[in-house]
Amino acid sequence: MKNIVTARAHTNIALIKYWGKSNIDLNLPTTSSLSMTLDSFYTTTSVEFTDKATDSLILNSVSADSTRISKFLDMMRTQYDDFPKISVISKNHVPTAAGLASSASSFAALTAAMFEILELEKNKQEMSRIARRGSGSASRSIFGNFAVWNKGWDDVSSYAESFYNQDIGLSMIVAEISANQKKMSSTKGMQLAQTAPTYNSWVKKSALQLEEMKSAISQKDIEKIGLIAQDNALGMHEQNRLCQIPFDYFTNQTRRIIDFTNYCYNSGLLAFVTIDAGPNVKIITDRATEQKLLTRFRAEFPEMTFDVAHAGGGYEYL
Ligand code: 2P0
Repeated sequence: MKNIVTARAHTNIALIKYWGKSNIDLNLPTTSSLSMTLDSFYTTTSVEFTDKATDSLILNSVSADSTRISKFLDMMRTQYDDFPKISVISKNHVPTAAGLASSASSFAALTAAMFEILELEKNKQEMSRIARRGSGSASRSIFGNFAVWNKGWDDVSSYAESFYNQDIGLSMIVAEISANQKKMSSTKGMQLAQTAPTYNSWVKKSALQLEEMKSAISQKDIEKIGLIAQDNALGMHEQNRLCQIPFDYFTNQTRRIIDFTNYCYNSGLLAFVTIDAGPNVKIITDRATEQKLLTRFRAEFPEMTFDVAHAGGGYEYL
């Protein structure tokens, strides 16, 4: 039996978003979602059995609050045989300013590491279901390339699966706008969004968009993928503005990037936006257009940093 295990999992960006829960404790979503796992951004996590009285976390070389991972480990202790306390050492290789959700890669890496140290069968459906309990989006980071998280109806039926395990030439340009802590957590933000009078319409539309997105990915049609993803993301943010206590993740910089992306599209380049729970923008394009867009964006926004990511990932052991 191994006493220490290290796993790596990559972050993902949803093309069809998860933005609302039907069960908060179980992280059951109101919509199914679809994402691309990114090759270059990941979390590496080591787990070790310890004699100490509590679970502990060292995050990016600093001792950190372990409440959330301890709750996750306790959930695993009830789902499987009980096990001793765990020391977790985790490092995020994610540009902190880019608004990339490290909770997805973190809980996917922690799940993978725990499955190995506990010698559980590595059934990806089961790993995804468990990762979901840590953070909803982590369910998708168990898989490389494209994954669909089927919303399901209970703890057993809600998990992600690989949808299209191929790099189809989609590029994401990640604009680093703000390193500030987001003022509204996704968990809180999505609960508020669910109070918007238009929320149920967004949920219904999302189900149609998911099917359109699946066929666009199968056809490797980047323009169709971009148009659907952009519409789905802007619709998600509209719910935040229309809910009972309205809020907005967009800043002036966000709007300037969106406008410039639209300008690039109207001048004949493949360029679309998607935006998560923060002001940062990810620009969807293809390999052939990526350098042209980078040159344009860097000239237009010299104060910003732009990174490029492609499809890849999936968990691995180190
Ligand atoms: C997504 N986001 O589908 C959506 C789009 C952000 C915007 O999943 O409460 O950190 O831990 O389940 O997974 C971020 O939410 O939320 C997220 P919890 P999570 O990627």
